[in-house]
Amino acid sequence: MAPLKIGYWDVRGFAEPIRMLLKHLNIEFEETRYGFGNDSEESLPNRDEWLAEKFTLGLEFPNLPYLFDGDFKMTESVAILKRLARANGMIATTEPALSYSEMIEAMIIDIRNRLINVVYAENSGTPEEFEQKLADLRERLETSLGQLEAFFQKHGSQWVAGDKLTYVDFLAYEYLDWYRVFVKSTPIFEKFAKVSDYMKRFEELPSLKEYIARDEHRSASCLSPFARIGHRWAKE
Ligand SMILES: N[C@@H](CCC(=O)N[C@@H](CS)C(=O)NCC(=O)O)C(=O)O
Repeated sequence: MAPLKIGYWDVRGFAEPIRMLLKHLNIEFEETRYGFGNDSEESLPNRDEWLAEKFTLGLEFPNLPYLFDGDFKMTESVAILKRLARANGMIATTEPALSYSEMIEAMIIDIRNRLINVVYAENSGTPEEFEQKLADLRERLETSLGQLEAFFQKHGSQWVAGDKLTYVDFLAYEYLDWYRVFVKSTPIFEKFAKVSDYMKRFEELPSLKEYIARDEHRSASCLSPFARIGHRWAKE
């Protein structure tokens, strides 16, 4: 059978939970990583490489990331992750684990989108105004991490669905890590022992330990150059 194929920008972004899940499962996959034009400080990034293909791939809702699974093609990062999770036993199957994990999935996507909305805003203000927006994000992150800490405390669980690792942990790890990587939130994480242990536990998974430590993941840009921070072409 042909290997799965993932298409996305050449950054971590919304594809990284999918890449990590496939690596964890030791499933072979091919990737098309679209570039942003000339890789230099002076030149503006562009989407040409992707736009040349976007409407030719047979995708019903053309977007990135996409998955080709044989003749089957789809987009939507969380839906892709869930398809792969269902096929490989990486989803909670009993209550209340399923409901808890879906609740945390939605909460994590909200946390991610809060960040995305600030760093991709058309007009994110002066450097001082932007710093204030980041400070607000950190404050809201602290509230969310406090709630996650209490959740782990109450349920005494290793993963968000209990003792079973599920696709939601791949979302949670990646999007919380963005805050640590480029929103200078590490001191906030340090306040929450259980959340910090959770992040560490994920990084220590034998299936992923080597990948997460590798430059391919650790030093890769989290976001595209169109974001104000999170990419090596960041304007500040
Ligand atoms: N809800 C979609 C959002 C996808 C999306 O916004 N993709 C961005 C990168 S993260 C993109 O550049 N898409 C290509 C395009 O809009 O042509 C998902 O989760 O997959």
